[in-house]
Amino acid sequence: MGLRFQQLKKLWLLYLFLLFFAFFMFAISINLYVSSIQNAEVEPRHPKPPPKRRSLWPYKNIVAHYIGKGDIFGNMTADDYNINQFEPKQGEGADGRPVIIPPRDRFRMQRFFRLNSFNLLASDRIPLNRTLKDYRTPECRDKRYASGDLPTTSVIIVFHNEAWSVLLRTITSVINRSPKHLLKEIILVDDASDRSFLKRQLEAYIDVLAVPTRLYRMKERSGLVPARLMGAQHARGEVLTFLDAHCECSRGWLEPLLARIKQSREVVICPVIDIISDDNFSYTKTFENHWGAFNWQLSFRWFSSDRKRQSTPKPKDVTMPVATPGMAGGLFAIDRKYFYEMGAYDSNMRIWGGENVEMSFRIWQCGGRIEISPCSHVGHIFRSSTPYTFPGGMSEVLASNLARAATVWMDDWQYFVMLYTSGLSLSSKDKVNVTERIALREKLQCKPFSWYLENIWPEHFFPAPDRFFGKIIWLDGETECAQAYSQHMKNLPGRALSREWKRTFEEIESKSEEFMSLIDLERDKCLRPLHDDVPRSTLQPVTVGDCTSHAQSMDMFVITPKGQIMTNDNVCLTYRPPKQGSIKLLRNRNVTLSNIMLTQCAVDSSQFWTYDMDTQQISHRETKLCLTLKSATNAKTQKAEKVVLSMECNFKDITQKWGLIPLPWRM
Ligand SMILES: *[C@@H]1O[C@H](CO)[C@@H](O)[C@H](O)[C@H]1NC(C)=O
Ligand SMILES: *[C@@H]1O[C@H](CO)[C@@H](O)[C@H](O)[C@H]1NC(C)=O
Ligand SMILES: *[C@@H]1O[C@H](CO)[C@@H](O)[C@H](O)[C@H]1NC(C)=O
Ligand SMILES: *[C@@H]1O[C@H](CO)[C@@H](O)[C@H](O)[C@H]1NC(C)=O
Ligand SMILES: *[C@@H]1O[C@H](CO)[C@@H](O)[C@H](O)[C@H]1NC(C)=O
Ligand SMILES: [Mn+2]
Repeated sequence: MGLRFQQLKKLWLLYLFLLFFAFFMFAISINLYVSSIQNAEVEPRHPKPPPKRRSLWPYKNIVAHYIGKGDIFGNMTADDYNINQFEPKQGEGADGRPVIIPPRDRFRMQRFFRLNSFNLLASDRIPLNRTLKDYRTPECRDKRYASGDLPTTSVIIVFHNEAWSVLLRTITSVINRSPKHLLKEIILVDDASDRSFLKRQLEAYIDVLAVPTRLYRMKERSGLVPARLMGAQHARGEVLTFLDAHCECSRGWLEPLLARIKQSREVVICPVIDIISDDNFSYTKTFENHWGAFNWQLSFRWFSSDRKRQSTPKPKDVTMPVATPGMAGGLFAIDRKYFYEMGAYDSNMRIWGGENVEMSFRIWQCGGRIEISPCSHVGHIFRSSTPYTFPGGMSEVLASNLARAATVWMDDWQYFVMLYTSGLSLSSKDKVNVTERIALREKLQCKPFSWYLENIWPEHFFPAPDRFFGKIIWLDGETECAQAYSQHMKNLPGRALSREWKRTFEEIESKSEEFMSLIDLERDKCLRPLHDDVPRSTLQPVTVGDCTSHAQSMDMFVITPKGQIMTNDNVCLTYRPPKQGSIKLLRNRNVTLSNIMLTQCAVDSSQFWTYDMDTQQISHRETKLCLTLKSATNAKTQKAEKVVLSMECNFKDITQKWGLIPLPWRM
């Protein structure tokens, strides 16, 4: 008996020890896992706030409530991918409100965030028929459409491993918020998903929907373009309406789109894209007057400056669509026959990306229009990173798609894009076969890219034959390039003309190769933003730094004949005396208060500059103040920092001398 007790005691100790050890390992693994999500790669242009670490501690809590199925390292297992945890709670997310996840589920929430790059747990709590507010303006609400007269539409939704609740909420919102007689059918195209709930379970679900819904499946992962083409091929509605699989249509979204196409079948019409938070699924209305275009690397960008509305008897009619040079690509409606007349999509574009660029240029250049209807609101989940696999590599696929678009549609500007986009080079052109698309461009007798820039996107910030493109270097009088540059400028005859940009461009152009060969990347200093990686929408102080390429190409400038100094992403050199608010902001960062900033371009006297070839000064046209380089101390780093500001001009002042070094942009 005693012996058995001894053995039991040993076993008990061993058991306790093992329990403790397991617990210890588990805590470590959680810690590892948490740091791994925090390091997860996130696309830079839309940084997501890091997960709140504090809510995970103390880890006792996690252990008590850990019910995920992942392995000990917190990795996703096959079960995690295939389980459907949709469990709607009455009223959750109603009227577009955010979902708050109870603290005990926070860990599971973070684990499952990775699956789709959005908060799956939040989505799984929201009913498929969640209510939304009416996001339309009173003018739009009052607008009456001759609903009996509108064309019918097929809504085409392509998905790849979309979450159940998100996909079905998209479909439900289409069904519940579209007039039944206008919605001919819903066409789903599965781009080779492998989640098990998207197989039989989905088929069974759509079988009984109130609107005919058909599902087609790609045999292998092909991407957005081939899948949408397959959907379009089976569509029978007069209009094709393409939606992403993670949207929610709000009240009255469809009629304005169809009405515009009824009015003119050559219009490709997009809704206003509202924001569904990837974090808590709140629905946020965006501004109606946004429009879109592309940056130097052909990434889609939103802009908000005023644009003329569709011509109308009432010029200020705020229900009228706004023309947009570019489309985001996910959500739009187009006349079905017109879609094919215009060459549908470039079917050689793979997986994702670039197809919206190609379509934007093609529609405009070949005689169509792209517009955004302020009366149609559709919510879209914006994610900061892509959860999808990219067979062939994300950057390679994107680069190849962009090379196709640029080669076919951009004429001289294709070289610019290839020279200054990472992943592309001049040889990218040889790697694509665009014979068919060039033939299409000829068949449709499309206009040149220069016409597009001048007429459709006059605000553009790309180089052009009458613009300067290159770097702005600080002429410290010492480097070879600086000396050659000042020498050349000083010896020019005709001082009276020395302040005309056109004349400056010509003079610089004549010596461009020499300047470029003399530029010393180590020693010369070029104008650039003071901080890397600040959001482009904020005010950025300006400095000089080495002349090698800046991360966002923001050390290269385009100067217009009117004197605007622009850089990538529609950012312009701006004279801006600090206001009370911004003084505070700058003091916190302890940067010398500067009255020179890089900020969004606007046709405004604060952004017009003059260059004097005689003195090599750049002056603000209105105030006659000169760009000057000054030193300041950064409190944080205690390092001397050079900041550009504008001061009284003094032609002897070496800190006010600037040179323009052109860079090649076309062949
Ligand atoms: C699980 O995660 C750990 C740590 O993040 C990693 O080292 C391991 O390779 C992963 N295992 C699998 C099967 O993915
Ligand atoms: C949503 O659907 C549920 C049944 O699935 C129903 O009880 C509820 O009333 C519906 N809500 C709305 C706002 O239509
Ligand atoms: C929900 O997310 C949005 C956007 O990400 C954010 O602005 C909002 O504050 C969040 N709401 C809550 C309650 O966390
Ligand atoms: C390019 O594609 C066309 C057909 O689309 C084909 O006829 C042609 O031979 C191809 N060219 C090259 C160089 O592969
Ligand atoms: C900023 O730096 C200056 C030194 O250049 C220092 O005197 C000042 O106290 C700093 N201000 C703040 C707010 O840190
Ligand atoms: Mn999308």
